Amino acid sequence: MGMAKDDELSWGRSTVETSCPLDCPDNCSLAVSVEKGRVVKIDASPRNAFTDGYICAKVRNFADRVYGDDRLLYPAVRTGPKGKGQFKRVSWDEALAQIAAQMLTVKRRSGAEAVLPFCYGGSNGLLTQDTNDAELFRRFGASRLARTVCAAPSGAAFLAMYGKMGSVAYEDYPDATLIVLWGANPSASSIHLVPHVREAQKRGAKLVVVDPRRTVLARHADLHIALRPGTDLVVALAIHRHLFEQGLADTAFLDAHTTGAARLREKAAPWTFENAAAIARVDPKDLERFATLYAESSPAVVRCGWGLERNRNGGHASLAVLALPAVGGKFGVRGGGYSMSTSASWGLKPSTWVETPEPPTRTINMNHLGQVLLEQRDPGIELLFVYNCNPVATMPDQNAVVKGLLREDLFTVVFDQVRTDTAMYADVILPATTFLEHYEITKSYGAYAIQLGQPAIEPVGESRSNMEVFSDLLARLDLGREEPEHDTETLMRVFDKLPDPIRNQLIDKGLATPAFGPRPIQFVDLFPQTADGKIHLFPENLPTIAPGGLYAYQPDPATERYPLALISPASEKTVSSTLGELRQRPASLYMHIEDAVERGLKDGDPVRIYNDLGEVHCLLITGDAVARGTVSLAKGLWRRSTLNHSTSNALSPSTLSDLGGGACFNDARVEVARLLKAAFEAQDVAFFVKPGSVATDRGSVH
Ligand SMILES: Nc1nc2c(c(=O)[nH]1)N[C@H]1C(S)=C(S)[C@@H](COP(=O)(O)OP(=O)(O)OC[C@H]3O[C@@H](n4cnc5c(=O)[nH]c(N)nc54)[C@H](O)[C@@H]3O)O[C@H]1N2
Ligand SMILES: Nc1nc2c(c(=O)[nH]1)N[C@H]1C(S)=C(S)[C@@H](COP(=O)(O)OP(=O)(O)OC[C@H]3O[C@@H](n4cnc5c(=O)[nH]c(N)nc54)[C@H](O)[C@@H]3O)O[C@H]1N2
Ligand SMILES: [Mo]
Repeated sequence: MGMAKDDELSWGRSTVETSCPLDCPDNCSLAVSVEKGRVVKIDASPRNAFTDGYICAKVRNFADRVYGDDRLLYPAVRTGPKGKGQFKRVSWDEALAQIAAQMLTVKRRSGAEAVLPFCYGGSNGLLTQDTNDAELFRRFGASRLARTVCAAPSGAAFLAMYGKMGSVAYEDYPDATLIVLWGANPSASSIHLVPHVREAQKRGAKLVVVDPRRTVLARHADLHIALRPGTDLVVALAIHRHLFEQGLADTAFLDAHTTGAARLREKAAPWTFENAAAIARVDPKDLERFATLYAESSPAVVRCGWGLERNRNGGHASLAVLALPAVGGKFGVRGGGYSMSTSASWGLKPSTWVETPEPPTRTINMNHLGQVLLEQRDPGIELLFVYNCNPVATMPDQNAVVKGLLREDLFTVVFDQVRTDTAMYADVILPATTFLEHYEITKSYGAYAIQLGQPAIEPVGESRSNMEVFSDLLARLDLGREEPEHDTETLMRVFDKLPDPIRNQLIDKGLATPAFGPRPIQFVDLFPQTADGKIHLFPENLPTIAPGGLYAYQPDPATERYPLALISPASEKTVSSTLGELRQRPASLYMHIEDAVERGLKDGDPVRIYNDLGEVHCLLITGDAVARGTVSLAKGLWRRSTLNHSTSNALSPSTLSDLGGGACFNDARVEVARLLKAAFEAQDVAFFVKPGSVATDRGSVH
C-alpha cells in the first residue's frame, strides 16, 4: 500500500497496483506503470484472479483521457452566454467561495431545497460517492435525488423477489448446460464473462440470447430470440405458462421456498406462445424451443442484464425473468440459477459511514431533470450541482435538459474530470481527479471483489478529489468540518466502518471477497434475504405504476408516424458517456436492410432520426445487426459525435418504467429519413470528420 515516493514519481519507472472503478461488472485489478510522474502503461494485474491477465481497450488507453485535450485542469467561471463554452480560469478559493456564497443566497431566498445535487456515481467507488458529498447536501438540507437512471426497475424487482441474494459467479458458467443471456451483452459490457460462456459452449452447453440485436454472442448462439424491445415480459410469461401448464414447474421447490406462485401462474395463463410471439414479433416455434430447452436443462443459468429494463415494462420483465429459476427448479447446483448485480450482497451501506441521516426534504427523480428545471415548482431549482454524472449526454429528453440548463436564473456547478457536454452549461467548473490520482474502494457488481484503489500519479493540473472538495465546502459553509480532508482521511474513516473480514482483507491484500466465498451456489450457500426467507414470486407490496398491476403488459408506444423502436445499448468504446470524448468517428445508426430498402435508404447515407422530442443526424449502417423494426444508436455519445450535435437521448421520453421510477430510453419510437443534401452540407461536418476518414463504426456491433 502507499503510492510511489515523490522521487520515484519524478524519475524512476514504477508500477502501482490499483483497481478500476468504472461502471462495469468486472472491477479489474490494474498494474499502472509510471515514468517521470506520467502514466505510460495500464494493464491487468494478478491481484484479482477474475481479471485473468487482460483488461479492456478503454482502460488500457485511459491515459488518453487523463492527458487529453478535454481534461479539465483548473477551476473556471463562465464569461460568455450559457452553453457557449466561454470560461476564464480562477483559483480554487475563488471558485469555492462563489459556490458557497451562491448556496447561501439561494437558501435565504428560496430555501435549501432549491439546491439540487445531481450525481449518479456508477463509475465511483465507496469514497468518491456518498461520503463528504452526502454529508454536505444532507446537512445543508438540499433536495434529494432519486438515482434511478439505471438498475432502478430491475433492482426493485430483484429486491422484492429475492432480497439481496447473491448471484451465480461467472466462473461457474462452464458448469451450466444452458446459458441464457437475457438483455445482456457482455462482449461490450462485461468482457470477462465471455470466455466462461465460450468455455461452457465448448463443453457442450447450449446458449440462448434474448436481444433485439444480433450481438457477437447472438451469432454464436443456438437460439437467438430477436424480440421487439420492451416485450421480454410476455416472452418470459409464455415460458412460465409452459412450465406450469405442462407440469414442468418444480412444485416441491415452489411449495417449500416461495410465495405467490399461484398468482404468477394466473398472470402467465393468457400468454400462449402464439400470443407472446405476436407481440414480440418472433416465431412462436422459437419460443417453444426456448421453453423446452429451459425446462429440460440443468444446470441452467440466466444472466439477467439491463437491456430489458429500460422501457415501460422493464420492472415486470425483470420479475418474470428472475422468477424462471424458481419455477423451473434450477437452484441448488453449481452453474444453476441467475446472475444479477452482486453489489447488494455485500451488505455495505453508506449510511454506516455517513454521519448525517437523510433529511426529509423532497426527492426528485433524476430522469425528470429537464422538466424539473423547466417547470414552476415550489421552490424551483435555482442551483444545480452536477458531479459524477454527465446528464446532457445520459439523461432522457436531452432537449429539455439543455433548455433547462440555459435558464438564466439557474446557477450550475459542474465538477468533472473532462469538459463534458454538461460542463458547457456551467457557471462554475471544478476539475476532478481521476481514479489514477486518488484513493478509492472499488466494488464489482458481476464478480465478487472489493478492492483498494490508490493513486499512481499526482493530480493532473489543479484537479482535486471529491473527498477534498466536498469537505472544503462543508468547512466553508460551517457545516461541521474545520478544514478540507485529504482522501486518505476519508479512506480511513470508511475503513473503520467496514466489517472486519472485508477491512482486514483490504489491508492485507488490497482485495476482499465475501464471507460466502467467490463462487457461492444459490440455495446451498445463498438464500433469499427477504423478511420470511422466501422468494416472493408475486411481491404484493411492490408498487407498480402499470394499470393492471404486477406482471401486466403495457402496449408498445409506437405510432403510425413513429414505428421504429430506437435502442441505445452500451458500446465497447465508452462506459456510459465516459471516454466519449475520445471517439474519432461519427456515430452510425444500425438498421435492418429491409427497413432501409422500404425507406429508400442505403448503407452510408446521412440520415435524420426523428420524433416529436427531437432529431439526430448521423450516418446509416444497414444489415442484419438489428431486428426489423428496431434501430440502434450507441449509448453515451457526446454531442460532437453526431452531425447535428444531438444524441439518442434527444429522442428518449422521460416517462417512467413500471417499477422503481426507472428510465425508458428504449421506449423511444422514431422514423428515419434520408438527410437532404442541402441540410447535410449545412452541418459543420469538418468539425469531427477528419479528412480522408469518412469511416464509420462498421465492423463492430457497437
Ligand atoms: N463497454 C461498456 N461497458 C459497460 C457500459 C458501457 O456503457 N460500456 N455500461 C455499464 C453500465 S452503466 C451498465 S448498466 C451495464 C449494462 O450492461 P448490459 O445490460 O449488458 O448492457 P445494455 O447495453 O444496457 O443492454 C444489453 C443488451 O440489451 C439489448 N436490449 C435493448 N433493449 C432490449 C429489450 O427490450 N429486451 C432485451 N431482451 N434486450 C434489449 C441491447 O441490444 C444490448 O445488446 O454495462 C456496464 N458496462
Ligand atoms: N440513451 C441511453 N442513455 C443512457 C443509457 C442507455 O442505455 N441509453 N444508460 C444509462 C445508464 S445504464 C447509466 S448507468 C447512466 C450513466 O450516466 P452518468 O452517470 O452520466 O455516467 P457517465 O456518462 O459515465 O458520466 C460520469 C461522469 O462522472 C465523471 N466522474 C467520474 N469520476 C469522478 C470523480 O471522482 N469526481 C467527479 N467530480 N467526477 C467524476 C466522469 O468524468 C463522467 O463525466 O447513463 C444512462 N444513459
Ligand atoms: Mo448503468
